[in-house]
Amino acid sequence: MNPNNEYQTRYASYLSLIEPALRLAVEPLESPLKEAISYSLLSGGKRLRPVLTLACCDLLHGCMEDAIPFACAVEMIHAYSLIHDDLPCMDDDDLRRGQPTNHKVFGEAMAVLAGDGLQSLAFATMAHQTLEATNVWHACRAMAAVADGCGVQGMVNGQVRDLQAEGKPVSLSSLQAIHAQKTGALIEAACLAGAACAGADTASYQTIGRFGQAVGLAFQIADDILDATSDAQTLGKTPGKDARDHKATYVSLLGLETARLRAQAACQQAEEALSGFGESAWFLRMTAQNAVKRSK
Ligand code: GRG
Repeated sequence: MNPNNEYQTRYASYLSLIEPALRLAVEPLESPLKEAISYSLLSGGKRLRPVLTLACCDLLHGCMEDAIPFACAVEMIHAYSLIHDDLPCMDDDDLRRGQPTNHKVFGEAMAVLAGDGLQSLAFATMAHQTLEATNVWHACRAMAAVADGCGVQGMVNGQVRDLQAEGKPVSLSSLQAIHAQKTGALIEAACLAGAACAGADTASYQTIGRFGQAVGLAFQIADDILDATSDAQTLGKTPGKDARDHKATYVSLLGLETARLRAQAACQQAEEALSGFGESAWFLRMTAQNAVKRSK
């Protein structure tokens, strides 16, 4: 099979575990919020983060069943972050995944609550899995990784620093630190959760963490490039917003060509982190490459 087809087949096999599990998690909700939650959680998206969770667990010979709830939790947190990020008080966007943003359809109050609900649903999903886990320590370690990644020392802080930096001069090292928290921390956590579920030893756990950080950076630089170069139809969201909001990005600080080189360098770093795993890490290596090559 050609490597691209093999990649697509493996990606689809992970999606076939994630999509039904997400639907099942939302199905029993008895709340007027169910529609707003479903709208953002079940509306497509690449599912990069949960795929990383399953693929990292797979690489370390873990059991997929153990990792699925954590993969779902990471995607729930991602969905909540997008809903909140799109609000008028944050990034103020009308378009996400080619559809009106959550607050445009359900109103701002419901969008805030849908995000809140998704975050608590993520932690409930992980906690219930932990109660039933064959290895409770592995599950707690996965939950801790996700909590650290999405919280006040991770994604939320990245968002705070990103908002505070708007319109101000930002150095490249500050920008990298903001990116590492805002986007990188949840991507890293997705990888670590998969490794934790597989019972990774300390060395493998740290290796997977380094891989996740580098993929997160590559992914965010690619996002900066797409924002500057793509169109709304391809992206499914409004392009050109970074310039509109006077936000420092890799493109505004370094120019397009250097930003592309930096994205490739981060991708290479991600691939090198996995060198000890040899051929068995091919899927994760290609995922790092695709984080840079993507068109949306
Ligand atoms: C509101 C607490 C809070 C955090 C928001 C994630 C985030 C922090 C903001 C999103 C802003 C943004 C567009 C960041 C760029 C990277 C990113 C997260 C892009 C969207 O992720 P994809 O491309 O989306 O994986 P899909 O639609 O594929 O799920």
